[in-house]
Amino acid sequence: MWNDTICAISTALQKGAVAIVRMSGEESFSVAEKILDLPKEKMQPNSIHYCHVRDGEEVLDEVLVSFFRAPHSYTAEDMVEINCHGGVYVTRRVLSLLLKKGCRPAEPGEFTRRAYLNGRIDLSVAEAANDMINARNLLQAKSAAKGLDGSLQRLIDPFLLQISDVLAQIEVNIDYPEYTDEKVLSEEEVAPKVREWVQRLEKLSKEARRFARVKDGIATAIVGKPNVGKSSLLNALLDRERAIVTDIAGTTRDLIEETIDLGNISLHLIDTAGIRESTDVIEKIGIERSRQAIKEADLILLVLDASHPLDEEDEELLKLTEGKDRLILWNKTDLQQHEDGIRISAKEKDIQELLDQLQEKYEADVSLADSDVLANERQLSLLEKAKEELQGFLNEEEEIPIDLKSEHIREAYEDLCEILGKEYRESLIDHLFRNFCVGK
Ligand SMILES: Nc1nc2c(ncn2[C@@H]2O[C@H](COP(=O)(O)OP(=O)(O)OP(=O)(O)O)[C@@H](O)[C@H]2O)c(=O)[nH]1
Ligand SMILES: [Mg+2]
Repeated sequence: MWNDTICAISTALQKGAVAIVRMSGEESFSVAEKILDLPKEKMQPNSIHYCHVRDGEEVLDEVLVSFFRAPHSYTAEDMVEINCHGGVYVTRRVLSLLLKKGCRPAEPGEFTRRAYLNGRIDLSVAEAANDMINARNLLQAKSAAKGLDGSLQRLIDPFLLQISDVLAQIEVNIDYPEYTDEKVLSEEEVAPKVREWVQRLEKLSKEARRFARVKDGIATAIVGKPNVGKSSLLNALLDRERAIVTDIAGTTRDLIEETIDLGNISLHLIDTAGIRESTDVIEKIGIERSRQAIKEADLILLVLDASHPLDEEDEELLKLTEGKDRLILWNKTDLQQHEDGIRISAKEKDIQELLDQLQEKYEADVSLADSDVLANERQLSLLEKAKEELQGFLNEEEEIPIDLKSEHIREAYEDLCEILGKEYRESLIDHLFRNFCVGK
């Protein structure tokens, strides 16, 4: 149960101007009475008061306290928020006073969990709150802000409504065949709708994948034969000397990974060992890893040396990366001009053409942040499951009766509900009762 009263320091435990200590639960107000020099009648919901926290005779801090009455609070329970001075020592003392007066320390995420359990927010909003806390860049924060404002619901609800319409009608047909005024749904009517849902889900899932990539980091492998300047490029992108650079071919042997934010996009960079025929045991392992990195990457930065004619090894690599999403970079243009393509000089940290290309390439994906889009892997995998179920419906043999096939639609509906954390049966039954006054 969650009817005990919890408390926690809600701000980071470090020196700052203000720190917030929160309580939530039935005892919040009575605990506040015990520790504040504020008359009880002033503790009105939606009010803020200046007063002091006292432990017996001792004044711990002068504070601003906000009062919230259930259900109009973050957790939908009675809540009291104490704004202390931001010192670590004072804040801790206020917290331990609350514990002494009967509160229990909150577990991580427990305030938001209560908001969810009390039905104030759905699961996706709870997830968004967590995403907001962990946001590392603008896109992640934007997407979390969308989630907090219920964007997921806007995406999923239209599907739920349309699917449950169809399901409800199929179920009525089965359960109440004597109600002849309810028309029986035929395969010809249902299949086009399902096909349309599949297409729309497919579009959503593609957009979500593209957005997730720019938001969480594009796996970017820097690839090329030895000595073309891969590690120099990594260093130029990071603007620090992360990887060892020498003029000895085969300098980098292991994968070197770093994440950077470039404007609105985030890259997981992997500097790889130069690929060539080698007999060196260590280098061979490194080259094997490079090949694997090429397979797994979202984007390949293929580095070629503009100061030398292309050789067989370059040609090999051009072939190896042909099917992949790649940018071909002509490096060392400080030594030798190059006519076209993306021209850089990693050594001189002249990589503007590459940066421009990257921004341009992912511009459309970045702008997805301004529309509603799924935010995380959990949501996305449920969406894809739903899509497969609907596809399963379409793939069934024609002779199979629709009420059996519709099991697929029911599964899809359940998956979509789960994205929002809603109870599937409940909402379906809701809908059924709303639309059909069967047996009145
Ligand atoms: N002039 C010039 N030299 C460069 C440039 N980029 C890299 N180099 C030089 O090329 C040599 C090899 O550079 P690295 O960055 O180590 O090359 P790499 O591709 O990582 O090589 P491996 O790790 O051996 O595969 C070094 O001497 C660099 O200083 C460039 O843009 N211009
Ligand atoms: Mg290197």
